[in-house]
Amino acid sequence: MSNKSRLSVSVVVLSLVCTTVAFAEIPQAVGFWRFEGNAVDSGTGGNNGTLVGSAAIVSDIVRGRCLNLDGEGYVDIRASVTELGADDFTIAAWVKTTERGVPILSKCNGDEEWEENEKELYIAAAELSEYDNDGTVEYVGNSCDWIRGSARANDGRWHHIAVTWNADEEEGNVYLDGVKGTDAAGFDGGEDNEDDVVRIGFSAGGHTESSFVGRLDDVAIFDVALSAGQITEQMRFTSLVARRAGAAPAARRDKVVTLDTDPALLGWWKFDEASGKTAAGSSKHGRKGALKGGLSFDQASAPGRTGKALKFDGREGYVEITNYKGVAGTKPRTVAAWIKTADDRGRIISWGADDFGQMWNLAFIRGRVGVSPNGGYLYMNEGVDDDEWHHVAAAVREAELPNLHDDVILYLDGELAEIHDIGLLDLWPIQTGSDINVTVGRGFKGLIDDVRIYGRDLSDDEVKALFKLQSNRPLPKPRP
Ligand SMILES: [Ca+2]
Ligand SMILES: [Ca+2]
Ligand SMILES: [Ca+2]
Repeated sequence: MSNKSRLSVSVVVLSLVCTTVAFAEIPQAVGFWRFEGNAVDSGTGGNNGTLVGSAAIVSDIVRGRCLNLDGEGYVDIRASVTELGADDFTIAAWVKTTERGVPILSKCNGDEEWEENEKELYIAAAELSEYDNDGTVEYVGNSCDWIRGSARANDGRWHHIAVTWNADEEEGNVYLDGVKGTDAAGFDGGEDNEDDVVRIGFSAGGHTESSFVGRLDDVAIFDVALSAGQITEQMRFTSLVARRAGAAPAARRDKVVTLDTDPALLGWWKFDEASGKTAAGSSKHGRKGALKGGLSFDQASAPGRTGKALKFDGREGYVEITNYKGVAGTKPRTVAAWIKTADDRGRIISWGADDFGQMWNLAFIRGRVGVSPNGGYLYMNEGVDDDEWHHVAAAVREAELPNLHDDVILYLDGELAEIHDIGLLDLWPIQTGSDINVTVGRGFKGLIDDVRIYGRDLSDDEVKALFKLQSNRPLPKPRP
């Protein structure tokens, strides 16, 4: 018996040592709502949420897009997601509020009555609690007792909050901005009621008085109790710099060396050839381009931004990528190219199907560079027809049904492009078809170089690295 307990103690000690020494890899969230234009679940559960009442996705100067709640709305997840009492779990979120007695997340049957084993994660108000804690983060289940944090989180600034529960060890913790600050944990792990569902910002009627008032972002649920190191990593990856890095930044950071070797680089054409009518594909997929309409490198090769470039005539000449239909449907993507032109018309990169919403064009629209799904458009303010090299890029973020207004970003010379004051007409969602091969330079007069298609939305820093010709360098790690 004493041998056995010694053994288990040493296992615990060993695992603690490993956690501290090894890189704190974050397990995948079972629910992960990033609020990038909608309430899609980027976790493994696929439980997309619904905005209810006055709940809205808004732009926030610190967080980008996030959830805004005014006490009369919430996000309905309509699913159990995972056990939030009898088994291990972690709930993490970015929270901004000046309120007290407001819920961050609840699991209940949806009425206002606070029933046995219903759960609430919330900002405490002393008069609604059995303790004097105020403005702190607490997790409670009816008849299950508390896990209570020690530091105030309602100062009107963004904070990363997390609550963890390890059922076997009966250990619960609250973290604020990655720092463990658990005031008390008497939580006893009462099992969730069978039909109870998760809602974000919804009051289960326990220790809160209304729906949440303030902003929430990157709400994540894990079916494990994250370690302190993992909480710090999770905070890092969901902080501003990592915000747009996609759904699995941890995995990506480990594997991807540079933007040139990124597995999401689906097509890359350098146009460095000096002769012939074939443009080599430099991504791992190959994907050669065929020069059409009388175009050949023999006449049209020119000094480029990197190596050589291809000179398009603005008439018949273009490049068609053989048997490659580009990124289809609603999938995220980034297209990028260097261009040099004294003209202000033509297409830079296109593919899709000849129907509304089903083309994907990076092109001149009313004399400015922008994107159009065929029906609607988004174009930048600044003209680029000054016969100088400019780097242009457009990204579509992950979204259930991406639209130009919420989910598309334009870049000019490595910076977010200012959008023309009449440059947005949002008629059709982006649902790119797969009929037409990718083409480059149709109707474009001037030089095009280093055309890239990524199957993900690059971060601002990554687009900047393309502009700075640093695509062969390791990416800077996101800072907390
Ligand atoms: Ca967000
Ligand atoms: Ca209830
Ligand atoms: Ca080149």
